[in-house]
Amino acid sequence: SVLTRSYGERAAHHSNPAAKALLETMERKKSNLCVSVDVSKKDSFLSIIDAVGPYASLIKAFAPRLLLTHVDIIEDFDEELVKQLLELSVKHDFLIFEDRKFADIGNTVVLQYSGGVHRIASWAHITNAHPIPGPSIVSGLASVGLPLGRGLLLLAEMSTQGSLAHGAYTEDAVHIARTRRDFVIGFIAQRRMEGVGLYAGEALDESEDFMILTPGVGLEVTGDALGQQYNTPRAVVLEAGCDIIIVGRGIYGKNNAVDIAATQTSAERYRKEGWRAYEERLRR
Ligand code: 6AU
Repeated sequence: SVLTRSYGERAAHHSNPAAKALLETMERKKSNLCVSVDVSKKDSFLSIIDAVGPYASLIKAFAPRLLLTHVDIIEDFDEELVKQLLELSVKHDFLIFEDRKFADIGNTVVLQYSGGVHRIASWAHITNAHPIPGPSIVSGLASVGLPLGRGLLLLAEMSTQGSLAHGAYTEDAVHIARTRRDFVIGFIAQRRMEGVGLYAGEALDESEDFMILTPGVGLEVTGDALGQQYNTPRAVVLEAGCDIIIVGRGIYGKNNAVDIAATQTSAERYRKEGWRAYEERLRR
């Protein structure tokens, strides 16, 4: 089963370049941590990334709520930010995941992904989408991303209280992904989802190795005031069988005043916890 294969072995079987590079980086850096950097100032954004770079294999660039409103949230967004972000990604050996959560018709997402102020496809190795419009959203994004070697994650489940993404919706998300395995490299979900037909019943093809990236991870608190729910890295990786933990506020705290030393300490703590759970899983 995919659960007992190392990230490195799995990298060797992936044909999508973003998935391959991500799994290789995870193995090399001994990190299944994705740090989510939801801050609104370029300086804080870049200094958090520089601080956590040595610990994370994936940096989630600014959150969708920031991107949807465009430049007025990362107040000083510019080409220079993208340039520096890419330099940091080389310096620290991580990939960039733009959590854009596309959710529109194919024609619109093509324009949103390739153009606008942010030109996401030109710099983000990985992005994500809600499957709500059906398979056409994947085809639209693939027409832009595949030629650039990009990968897509589908949101099959969400971490929030009362989420509508469950049952048949989640099953359909998995079905859509299976029809576009060249571009869909995995899911945002809370568990491995074997029970919804991902691997159930049918022989697992080597190339059918979807990564499960899981937000809602925290060691200190169980939720926030707006419906977010947290699980521990151990519960997520070992018990639920997910591959990558996505951690935001648990690492950099709650505001733009960045405490670099504290941020590094917590990044290392989450990296260690996530990796330990993964090693334990491999031995099962
Ligand atoms: O650790 P937090 O709660 O500070 O941040 C969690 C991050 C946020 C959310 O936008 C994102 O994870 N997220 C997602 C993603 C990544 O797609 C899906 C979801 O269901 N829940 C969630 O929190 O940047």
